[in-house]
Amino acid sequence: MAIRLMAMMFVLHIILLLNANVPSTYARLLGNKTMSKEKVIRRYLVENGLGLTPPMGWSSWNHFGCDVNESIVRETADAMVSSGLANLGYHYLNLDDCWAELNRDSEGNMVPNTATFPSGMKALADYVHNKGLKLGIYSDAGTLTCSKRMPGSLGHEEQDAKTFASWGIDYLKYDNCENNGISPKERYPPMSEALMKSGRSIFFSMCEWGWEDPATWAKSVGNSWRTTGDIEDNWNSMTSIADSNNKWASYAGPGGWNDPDMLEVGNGGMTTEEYRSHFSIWALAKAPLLVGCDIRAMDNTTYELITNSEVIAVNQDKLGVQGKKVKSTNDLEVWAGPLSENKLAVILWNRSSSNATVIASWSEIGLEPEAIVDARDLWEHSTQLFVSKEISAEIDSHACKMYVLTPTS
Ligand SMILES: *[C@@H]1O[C@H](CO)[C@@H](O)[C@H](O)[C@H]1NC(C)=O
Ligand SMILES: *[C@@H]1O[C@H](CO)[C@@H](O)[C@H](O)[C@H]1NC(C)=O
Ligand SMILES: *[C@@H]1O[C@H](CO)[C@@H](O)[C@H](O)[C@H]1NC(C)=O
Ligand SMILES: *[C@@H]1O[C@H](CO)[C@@H](O)[C@H](O)[C@H]1NC(C)=O
Ligand SMILES: CC(=O)N[C@H]1CO[C@H](CO)[C@@H](O)[C@@H]1O
Repeated sequence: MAIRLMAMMFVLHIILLLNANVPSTYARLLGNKTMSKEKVIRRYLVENGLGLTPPMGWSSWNHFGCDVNESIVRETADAMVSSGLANLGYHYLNLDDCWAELNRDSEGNMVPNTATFPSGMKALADYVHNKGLKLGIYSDAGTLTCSKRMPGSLGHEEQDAKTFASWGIDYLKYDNCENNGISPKERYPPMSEALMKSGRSIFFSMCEWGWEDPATWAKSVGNSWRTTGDIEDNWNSMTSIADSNNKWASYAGPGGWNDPDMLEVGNGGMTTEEYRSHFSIWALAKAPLLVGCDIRAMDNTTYELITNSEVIAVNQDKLGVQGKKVKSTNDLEVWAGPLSENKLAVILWNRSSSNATVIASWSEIGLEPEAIVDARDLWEHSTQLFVSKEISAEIDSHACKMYVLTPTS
């Protein structure tokens, strides 16, 4: 009886803590006069708890572009739950460009497009929240968004952040078009602060396309920052973005993540093995896992790729260290990174045009030469016991193998 009561009180305590978290964290940190504003925001971005691991969910852009509407979002929310994606951690449903009217209302507020979002954003957020999911929205650190069909938030940061909070928005992607030539370093912090003051925990996803090396400064502005231009649904775009993003690996960690853009898996422009590589590298690189296909109609192959819970576990590992490319010879690559509990994630990737044997020796991936490991193949779901010195595999062109290595002693 006493134990049950204590357990209940404990749960209650956690619930209270979670609810009280937002404004009080910010106020408490602001009250500490020994910290610079920059440091306060940096601490807040960790303590708000939103970016302890990379965000997971879905975004409308890669598949729907501007042709998105509230029925699509509701049906996608239903599919997220019925397909089991929600249970695997895909929680954000993110609107991208084109959700608003071109003109603000007489009080200067952004207005949902009356034709495509006739019920409004509050109703949509309620629907999504009732499914146990979260709703993301989109704006731009400029005068208009990239489609030029809706206003940007430059100069309206506080008002728009309050509007988003009042609707129950959980995530903001903030784009970089129509920016009047002003540096991102001046345009992004005002929205960061506006979100913190909004009274609601809102994940801040910065999208300045890697212009001013955001990895070096954005950790005190947002919970994630794009490191590159937009991804396209083809092998060349995906691999070149993976490489550009890789340069900034050492800057990522709990609270702030490099973002090489949303997933294209399931959109049809790459082969199954190319999509498997795409998903594996994004997971290892601790990238946001934002599915970009129409999940209401995804095929079985897509489903198999994006629901691999062992690969997702690498992405969501609590250590939060971005894996990186550790070897590259003639398009045969090894990517690796540490995980919690002394484990190691490794990808052998054949980027060449014919099949090949790819080898990772222990010294190349940071293991002691005498280490003995169990090697879990995350795509075959099989384990090789007592592997020594190196791991290797024959791999088809553009395919990869992904392992978690666990030292046996
Ligand atoms: C204020 O911040 C400093 C630096 O992070 C920390 O050492 C100190 O304990 C904080 N003070 C209070 C009262 O939280
Ligand atoms: C949303 O788009 C779909 C497909 O284009 C269409 O069938 C549906 O009626 C639209 N719903 C709204 C609210 O615009
Ligand atoms: C996809 O998977 C479902 C359920 O496992 C199965 O019934 C269906 O036949 C599969 N479709 C194809 C095209 O393989
Ligand atoms: C690699 O290519 C050779 C020759 O074409 C073939 O015999 C072998 O089965 C291929 N291996 C794989 C893993 O595809
Ligand atoms: C470009 C490249 O490295 N291609 C290699 C792919 O794998 C085959 C088989 O091992 C090699 O012969 C190619 O040189």
